[in-house]
Amino acid sequence: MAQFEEVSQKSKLHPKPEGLTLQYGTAGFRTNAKHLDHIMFRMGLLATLRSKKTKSTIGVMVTASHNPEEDNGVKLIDPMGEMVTEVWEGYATQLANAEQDSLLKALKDVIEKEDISMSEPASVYVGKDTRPSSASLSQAVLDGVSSLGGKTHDYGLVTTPQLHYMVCCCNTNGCYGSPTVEGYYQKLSQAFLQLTQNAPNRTDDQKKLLVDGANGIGALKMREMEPFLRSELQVVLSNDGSSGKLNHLCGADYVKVQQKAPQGVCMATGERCCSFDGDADRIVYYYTDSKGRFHLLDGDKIATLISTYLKELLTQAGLNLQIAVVQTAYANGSSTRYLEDVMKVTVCCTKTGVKHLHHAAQEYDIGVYFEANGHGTVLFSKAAQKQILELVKDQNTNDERKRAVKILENTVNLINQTVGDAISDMLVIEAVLAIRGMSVQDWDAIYTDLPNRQLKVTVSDRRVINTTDAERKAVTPEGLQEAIDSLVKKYKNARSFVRPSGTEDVVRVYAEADTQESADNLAHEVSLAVYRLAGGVGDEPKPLH
Ligand code: 16G
Ligand code: MG
Repeated sequence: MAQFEEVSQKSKLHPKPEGLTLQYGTAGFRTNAKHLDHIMFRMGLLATLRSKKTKSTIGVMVTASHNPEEDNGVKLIDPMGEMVTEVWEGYATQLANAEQDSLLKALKDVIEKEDISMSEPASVYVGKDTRPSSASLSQAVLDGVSSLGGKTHDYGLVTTPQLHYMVCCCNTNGCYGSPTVEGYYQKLSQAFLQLTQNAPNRTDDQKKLLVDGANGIGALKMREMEPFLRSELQVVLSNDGSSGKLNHLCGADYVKVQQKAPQGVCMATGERCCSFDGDADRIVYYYTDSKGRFHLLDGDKIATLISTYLKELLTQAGLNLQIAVVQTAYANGSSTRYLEDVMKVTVCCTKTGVKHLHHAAQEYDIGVYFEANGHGTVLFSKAAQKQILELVKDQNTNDERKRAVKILENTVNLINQTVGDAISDMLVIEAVLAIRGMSVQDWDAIYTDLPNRQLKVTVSDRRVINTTDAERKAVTPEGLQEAIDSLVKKYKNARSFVRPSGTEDVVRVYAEADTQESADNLAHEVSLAVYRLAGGVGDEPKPLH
């Protein structure tokens, strides 16, 4: 067929280095940019097939998120703005690893398995982050799509969540919003400005927020959005990409992992700051207190703030909707206890990786999901949105209910429900703090994090570790869980688990306890148990103190 002839010709311009194999990991392919040209071309092909199969527009985002600048990667976006399904992740891996002469066969395998009608039209939206390699790599995606006869829309530089938003807008025929960057700014800023009307007496100090853009796409887009916010948020932007290197000593991942402020941000005592990651789908907040101590407000604190606020609004509006918070095993034990015991909200725990949280959150009327690392959003079921809209229109409600439901409606519009979105999450947090008259310190004081420690152990094959109960228990190797259980018993308020990483060739160890010293000791002892029972390589883990 002529269609495949073109694929065959064009693919020669994007040759696969022989023997190179890559895996569609937790969040797409990600590695040094020089190994990715053929992957991008092939993901263009796959997105075209996915589009034909779903009869919808599909998104392809070229980014490696918080990885160093020399890396790159690609994420595929399904019709409603979700991440692509696991079956198609499998196809992505097969297509990526087919040697040059068997590419057509791999392609035809997918077509056959999925029974795809090749006469269907196809449409693919493409976006990229600010990495130097992103321009040519996104061109490779576009080549892939056009070689299979698909239509493309190249959005150029956008954040990952902006591209998710565009895909969802397109496939809902504009119901979710207008599929343009301008449409995104308008939808979010209108909702934000309406929300801040509920907090009319804010001072300029309260409106001020320091934003670390990680020298990435989030900084660029924040600049573009600023005029839409009409000074209701006064952003002081650092690491805006004008001089520094992407994600280098800055950004949400650096701040979360290092538990310290990024470089390049000039923060005064008590000032509210936040950091985006390299593709602006993660956010964390922080400040330093009068003793110079650094305070991090991570995804758990964000989930607590937002769910508390939503629960209060539901009560005021008299709406009977079930709200749940979805976390992973990494959620600080204090946050889980606070949510369950004080807030009395349902808490559910899933495996690490946004798609698992997203999926679980879809089960509730309102599902608030956040990973501790700052990736998360809120999902409102169709039925919940309908109830909110009906109540907004109801003439017979009293003023308190009317006000609450109007706030709920604007909050729904401010949230990017397709995926975690640093810009949208930031605006939600700013609105909540404004409406509730809270400072970042008040927010921080809702609960106190248990001291914790994360470590990595290198083993010869991390697949020997299998887990259950949302990764909180190890089923293999034999004896490991028993060892962890008896170590945990030695400490107060302690908890520990191990899991094989989905993005690095290591086993991750997490421990928390009543003091930092105990958390450090427990993490070390558990690392030793992993090293001894799961085939550790290299030197034995050393104590932290
Ligand atoms: C990816 C995931 C993130 C997860 C992390 C875990 C997405 C968009 N990103 O970055 O959610 O926390 O992997 O990494 O799904 P690990 O398996 O190496 O601990
Ligand atoms: Mg990211």
